Amino acid sequence: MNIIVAGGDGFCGWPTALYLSKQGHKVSIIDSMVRRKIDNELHSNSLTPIASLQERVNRWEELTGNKITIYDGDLVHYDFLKEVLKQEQPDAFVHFAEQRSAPYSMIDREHAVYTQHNNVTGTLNVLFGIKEIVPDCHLIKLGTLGEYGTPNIPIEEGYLEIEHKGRKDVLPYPKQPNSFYHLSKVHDSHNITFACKIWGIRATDLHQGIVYGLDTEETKMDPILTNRLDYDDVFGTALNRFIIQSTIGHDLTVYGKGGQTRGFLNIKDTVRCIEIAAENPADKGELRVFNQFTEEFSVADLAAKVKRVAEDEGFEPQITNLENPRVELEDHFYHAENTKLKELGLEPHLLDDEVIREILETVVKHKDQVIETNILPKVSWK
Ligand code: NAD
Ligand code: USQ
Repeated sequence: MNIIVAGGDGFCGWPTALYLSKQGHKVSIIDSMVRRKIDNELHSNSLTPIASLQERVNRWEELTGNKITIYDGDLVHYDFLKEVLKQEQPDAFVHFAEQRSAPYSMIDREHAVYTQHNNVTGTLNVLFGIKEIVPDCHLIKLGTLGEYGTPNIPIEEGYLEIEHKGRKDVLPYPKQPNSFYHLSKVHDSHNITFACKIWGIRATDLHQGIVYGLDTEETKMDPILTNRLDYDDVFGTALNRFIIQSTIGHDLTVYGKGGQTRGFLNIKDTVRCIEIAAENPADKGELRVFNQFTEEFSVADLAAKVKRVAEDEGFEPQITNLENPRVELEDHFYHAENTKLKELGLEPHLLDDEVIREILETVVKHKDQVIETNILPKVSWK
């Protein structure tokens, strides 16, 4: 297949581009490099040193003979996007290219507006571009599990059968997101639903949980192919943050009571899920929703797991319950369905002590890169 990976310089996009290329697909990357600019804005960095995208793809071609084309540009610029679609005529468009940090979207008005403009306009442009230029192209869009929030009933995969006043219908599952970022994903989902209905676009909306780890088989092939790894308070996510904190003698930063439960998956499963979606395209006019995660954990459970493994490795981490900078439930029911990707062939990499140890051994090599002032949370929801 001819596949475009938008956001292919990022944490999920880069390993996905390599994995799809290795499977023999023709891959091109669209990226505006805005994530690297945000590092500068926040005076932050990836824990792992990352080569430029050009160096990365050159190295990949040297190692494998596979070429990956780079389009350096912004999805918000429609003329740029149209030219790429005309040039590539993709079978699938994998869309990772959004501002993905909840805290970043909550810094102030400007950051909330930037996030929603970047994400919603970018996705609208992709929808119009597919309609006008490549109407058969399958849109594989990264949404988030957080679109659903934390309802007191099980979360279904996108849709809910409802009986109301004696009548039945299958309706989009209610959305109760917890940040302006998560809201941008809900707005995207609505726009995609509408575009599928009126124009017959085929789309898969992957409601992905929190991704942990950094390596895949491909990124490990050479230091130039190393993936980025965020640990700071704005872009770092639970688990990866806890593992890194444990190696530098920082307390593990559990926000509030720590009963916040979420769906998680290994980056190795992210890349496979995208392949599964691409190999099994949605029908024309269909918007499929897959919940893309493999296991559920509370943040307190994760901190306890990391503490235990880190102690085995000779570290002495403590767990601190910080005042929660976010507005969210800290003690709640949580269960989400995740059968559809498994039915299509996903074999999950589950989280055990060995997996935590492996990530820990990798991050410890780079712990000198940590800027300690970027660990404690500074962005408040209130
Ligand atoms: P990331 O920030 O590392 O990568 C996103 C990439 O997209 C960056 O390289 C950035 O430069 C690029 N980009 C952003 N806006 C763009 C635009 N308008 N035009 C072109 N390029 C643009 O993020 P990630 O962690 O790789 O996440 C990728 C996607 O997966 C996001 O949509 C995110 O919401 C979703 N997701 C991520 C996680 C996670 O735990 N990382 C979990 C669930 C969903
Ligand atoms: N948390 C802590 N301590 C920390 C960091 C986070 O207790 O040091 C808590 C948060 O309060 C929250 C939970 O851990 O309850 C998850 O926070 P996170 O920062 O790990 O992840 P989140 O903000 O939800 O966002 C991440 C990605 C986002 C993706 C989302 C998937 O950045 O792109 O959409 O995970 S989901 O959570 O399923 O919506």
